Order: sequence, then C-alpha cells, then structure tokens
Amino acid sequence: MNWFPPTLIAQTNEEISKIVSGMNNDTSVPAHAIERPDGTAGWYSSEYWFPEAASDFAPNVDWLYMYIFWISLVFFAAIVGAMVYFCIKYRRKDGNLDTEPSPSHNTNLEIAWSVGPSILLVVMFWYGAEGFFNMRIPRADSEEIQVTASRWNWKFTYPDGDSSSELHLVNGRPTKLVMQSTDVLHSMYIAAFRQKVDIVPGRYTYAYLTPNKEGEFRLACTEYCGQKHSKMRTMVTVHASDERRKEDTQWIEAEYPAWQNGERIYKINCSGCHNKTAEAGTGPGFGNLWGKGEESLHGGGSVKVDEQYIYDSIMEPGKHIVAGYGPVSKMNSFKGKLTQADVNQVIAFLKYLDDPESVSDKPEGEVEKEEDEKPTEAEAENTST
Ligand code: HEC
Ligand SMILES: [Cu+2]
Repeated sequence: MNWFPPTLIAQTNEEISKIVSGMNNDTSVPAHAIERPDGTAGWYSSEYWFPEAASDFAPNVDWLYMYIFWISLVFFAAIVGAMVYFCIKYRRKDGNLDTEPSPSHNTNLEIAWSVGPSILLVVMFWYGAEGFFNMRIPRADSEEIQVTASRWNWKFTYPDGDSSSELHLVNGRPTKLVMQSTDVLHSMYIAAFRQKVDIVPGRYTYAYLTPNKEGEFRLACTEYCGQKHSKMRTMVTVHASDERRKEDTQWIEAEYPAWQNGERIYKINCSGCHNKTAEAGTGPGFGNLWGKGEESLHGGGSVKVDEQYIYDSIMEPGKHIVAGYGPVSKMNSFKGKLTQADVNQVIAFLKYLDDPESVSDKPEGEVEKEEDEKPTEAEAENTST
C-alpha cells in the first residue's frame, strides 16, 4: 500500500542502497540516488507504509495496528455518515418548529451498541496485552548484548567482549538488549522489529526480541537528544547463524588492539590445529613462529618468516610445507574466508605470542566519535515525550 508521496529518507547513496530493497519505478527520485550495488534501481515502497516485519512479534503488532485502523475507519465513516444524514433528514423545515416524535428507548439497539464495541475493545486489549508481554518477557537462552547510547553514537557490546557501532544479531536467536545511556534520554527504535524502548540515563532498560529474517534493517534514536539527533542512526544486520556472524569479522570495531582481534580469529579458525605455545599439534605451534626468522621446509630449503609467508601459509597452505608435515598439508586454505585485514590481525597475534612487548596495545584506527559538546540546558533537561 503506497499511499504516501515519496520522500528521500536516506542521505547518502550508500545508505539508500542499503535501505532500498524492492522495486518501485518512482521517477521523482534521481536514478543515481536509488541505484543498488547490483545496478538495478528501485525504491522500497513499503518504506511508506510498514517496513518489512522481521521479528517474531512484528506480525502481531501489524495485525493489531490494522485491526485498530479499520475499526477506526469504519466507525468514523458510520458516525460521521449518520451525523450528516440526520442533519439533512431532520433539519428544521420551513416554518416547522415542532420536534418530530421519537422513541425514548430501544433495548435491542442499546444492547447492540454496548456489547458490539465491548467485544471489539476486548479483542484490542487481548492482542495488545499479548504483544506487550511478548516484548517484555525475557526469553530463555537469550544472547545478552549491551547497548550504550551516547550523543550521537550507538555502541553494542557482545558477550565475548567485541563491540561495534552496528548491531549484529543471529536469525532466530532470542536476544536481550541491556541498554544504558551515558548522557541524555535516547530511544532505541528498530522499525522492522516493531521494537522501541527508551534509554534513560542512570537506569538500565531492556528490550527483548527474536529476529526472524536475515538482512539489514535500520535502527534509529527516536528521542530528541540534541543537535545531531537525526544522525543517531545505524544498521542492524541479522546473520543466518552464529557461525556466519563469527566468520564475518569486518563489522567488529577496532575497539581492541589488532592482536586481540587476531586472537579471536585464531580461536575460531586455527586453535584446533595450532597451539599458542611452541608445542606442535596437528600443525606447528605458534608460540615462537614469528621470532624464528627462517622456517625449514619439507623437501629441504627454508623460507623467511615474514608477513608474506604467513599470508601464503593461510591462503595457499600447499605452497610452502613445513619440514615434518609433508608431503601434503593437512591445512585447508582460508581463501575467501579470511580477508587481508583478518590476516594482518593474525600476524599481530603471532607477533604478540612471540613478544607481547612488541605489539601495540592501541586500538587499530580510531572509532569515529563526535566531539563531546556540552549539552545545552534544553538538551540536558530533555525529558520523555
Ligand atoms: C586442520 C588443521 C589446521 C588448521 C585448522 C589450520 N592449520 Fe595452519 N597448518 C596446519 C598444518 C598441518 C601445517 C603444516 C603444513 C603446512 O605448512 O602447510 C600448518 C601450517 C601453518 C603455518 C606455517 C607454520 C610454520 O611453522 O611455518 C601457518 C602460519 C599457519 N598454518 C597458519 C594458520 C592459521 C592462521 C590458521 C587459522 C586461520 C590455520 N593455520 C589453521 C594445519 C592447520
Ligand atoms: Cu539519541
């Protein structure tokens, strides 16, 4: 139902291509602004009505909304229609000042207009209460994610300590968001999940949900929180599975030094075969690998242990086989699974294992932060609406 005129909601092409996920040949939006990465153009028409429903209780919310909407519409039409009709029918006719005789009482009619609307309202209450409980009651085995809202950033911290400025969830996994604000009132709103909860300074608030659709959805702050409130938006990515979320490490912010991210990649992908110590497992131990200088190879010869060697060992394990592990490497290539950036983090971890003093403990790159301006009085006093 595309009843509303299009408005450009997103600001950058990138943002638009993230949002746009349906076809609607709307020519009032410049083509370049609505081009998706795959070259097709489109504008998601349901942006103007309901966004996609992507959490377990979203369909109930939509149902209830439509139920209330149609009841309101029917009653509005009936009441205003009857009013207009009676105004005309019983208008004062020329010279006639007497009132028409009318019944003082009609039991059937009175019962109908009491009982009928009561039933409609009880249904409204029933589904409203059910929806409210669905949003409020913790689910068993929830993954707990800390949400820190501050002017004008979102930070999500996961159980393993990783954090990000975009929210990454797992499809079908019950999630509990434990939310805090560092400054003023904010409100977390994920339209696709039909979930909106205020975040109050000095208090924990919680949101419970289970995403049930893979994809990217928008998250916005919906509590006016100062100058750049409108910029306080981010994306929610729902991954197919926890494994898929772990594989894709790009979203993890450089909150942690590279070697710690490397250790994380190691734990997930390599620890089954490589020890952190020098002791060999299925593969050579990592303990002193970086400091070795040279590695002896299967079939004689040696190779310098440097970035390129590590990179090759991960992406093309057959290229250099370590002496004693031949003739065929038991290791599978990580081509397509790890990125160059991942490999660099693994290298930082190898360096760390060799000599913890040698690596930087500074987070890689700076997370973009808005300069901390003092809140104006009005902002500081921002209260819930
Ligand atoms: C299935 C077991 C297995 C897994 C998983 C595995 N490796 Fe290996 N790896 C080996 C074996 C066996 C060797 C020795 C043969 C060779 O050189 O290819 C090896 C060799 C290496 C070498 C060369 C070591 C040296 O002493 O010169 C590096 C570096 C390496 N692996 C890195 C990794 C990284 C990083 C990961 C995780 C992203 C990983 N490996 C996952 C089995 C594995
Ligand atoms: Cu805000």
